[in-house]
Amino acid sequence: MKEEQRSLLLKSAALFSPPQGVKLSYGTAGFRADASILQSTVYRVGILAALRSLKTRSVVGLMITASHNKVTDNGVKITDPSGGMLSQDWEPFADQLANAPTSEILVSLITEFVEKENILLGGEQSAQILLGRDTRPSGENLLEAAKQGIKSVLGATALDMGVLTTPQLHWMVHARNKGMKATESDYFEQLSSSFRCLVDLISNGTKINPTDNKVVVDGANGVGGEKLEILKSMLNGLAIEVRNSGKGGGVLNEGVGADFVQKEKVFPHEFGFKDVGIRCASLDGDADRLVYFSVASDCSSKIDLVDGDKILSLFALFIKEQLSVLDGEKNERSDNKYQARLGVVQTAYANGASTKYLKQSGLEVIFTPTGVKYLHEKAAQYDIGIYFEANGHGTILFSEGVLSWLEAKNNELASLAKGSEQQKAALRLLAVSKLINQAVGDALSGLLLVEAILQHMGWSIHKWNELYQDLPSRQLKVKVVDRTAVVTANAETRVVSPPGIQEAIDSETVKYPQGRCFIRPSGTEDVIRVYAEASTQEDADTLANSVASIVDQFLGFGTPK
Ligand code: G16
Repeated sequence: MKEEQRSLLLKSAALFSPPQGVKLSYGTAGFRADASILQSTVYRVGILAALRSLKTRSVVGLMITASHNKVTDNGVKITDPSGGMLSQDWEPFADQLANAPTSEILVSLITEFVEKENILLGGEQSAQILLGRDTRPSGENLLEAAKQGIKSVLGATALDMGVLTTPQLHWMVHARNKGMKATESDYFEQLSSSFRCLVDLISNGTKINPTDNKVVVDGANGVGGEKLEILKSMLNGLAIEVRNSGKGGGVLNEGVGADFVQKEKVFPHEFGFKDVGIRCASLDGDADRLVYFSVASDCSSKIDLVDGDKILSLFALFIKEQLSVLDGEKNERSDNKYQARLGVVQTAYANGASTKYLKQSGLEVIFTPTGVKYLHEKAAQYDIGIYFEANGHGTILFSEGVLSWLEAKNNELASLAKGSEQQKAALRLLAVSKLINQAVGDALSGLLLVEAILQHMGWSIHKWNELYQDLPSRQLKVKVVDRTAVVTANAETRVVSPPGIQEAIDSETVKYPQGRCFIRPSGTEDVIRVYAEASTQEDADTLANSVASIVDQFLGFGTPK
């Protein structure tokens, strides 16, 4: 490393001392912690982002957010050139950087890494990093720390894109590296025009009753609500009412948002009995998760939850239907042998009833550990890969191959069978590929796709919810001394360490009809998560509580919350 670079790093690193006695880990979705201890981590991730950009010779992103976590937390993560999550083989280096105890050790780690990775610092190559942040009050200061980190790598520049949803930043990085227009207004333009296009292509016979054409959206008092206000003004034929947009004084993610609604299964603030019969949706703090719900008519605060699994099922049915329309066309023309491979990806949190339904519908279902980085990777192995976590985080990926095939099909049919159902099926799939975010799960694009498909099917939220009946489930979190003591295998369905705990969970689970239970360490909070499902709510609750006590016995002082 050149002396100029070395002294630049040493000088800036001295301004950002790491917090004492804290070990940080890149986790499920970047570093997350109380915002007050994150300055040094964000500064160091700024350096990491610059190195990633130099290494890949592409634009990368850096997002300041703690998504669904509480407002006093914050976090930082990197968007890779594809628009996806940081390549997992760089995560150990991210951990090393964040935890380096002194500036000298930090600089020697960087020196070693750039040599190993053949990254030339201070050469001709330049690096560009797009920066985004959510609405957390700590975001502005942390963004400055990220800029300092980027500035301390020679040739690196930061471009501040302002307050964004996480998926908007991912979309921008993806678009820029593909040479497409990539401003925020380009994002809104692409979503709104592909939505209009898709709605124009929906079947004519069964359009939804126009009076039912309204969705009320809980913005979690975060960035999603304000962005949705802009987007909705560019749409027609769909009425969107935004509540909890953050302007009314409510607190981010407190009693509101997709995580709260999905976990507690009650309606968020600002919703109530006035909403019975109305289609409602909830975004999370940085708008990368989406769930739907309807308010129960029994005067309780309960809701009928339409979670990520049901969004996945709706998308999968629609895509499958379009592919079979195209397939019908293929059989008439034996020269076209292309068969698009469709796969759906879930995690252990997927309700057992959803997996059964998807399999019975003839779909190929694969499981990965929790974390979009794992699901996305798996989905990308298909021509069309749909992934969703039950918490509402997911998207649909189209391979380059399937997109070329659809383009070719559309051109062929435009001359042979213009306006046919087959041509419309090709056009619908092409419109979906533009509407749904190809970089990461995106609540705003997901919402528009749900709305278009419901119109296409002529379904109310109740009809959609009746696709299958969820098995009752319960999620708990348990505070333990050291959550890293829990090591899991088989897509997080089995615990391999500490010894004995899995056997204890198994002997509890077998007591309940249709019982299923697993535990895993959270990658975004300092807790062990417990998930249980069974044939009745009472059983699911009892199973979850018993397993939480087992976790407590094995791992420490916790009391389930
Ligand atoms: C993040 C990840 C999700 C994950 C969630 C919870 O969501 O992107 O893939 O499901 O954390 O993870 P854990 O159970 O490990 O805490 P978000 O919306 O917070 O970015």
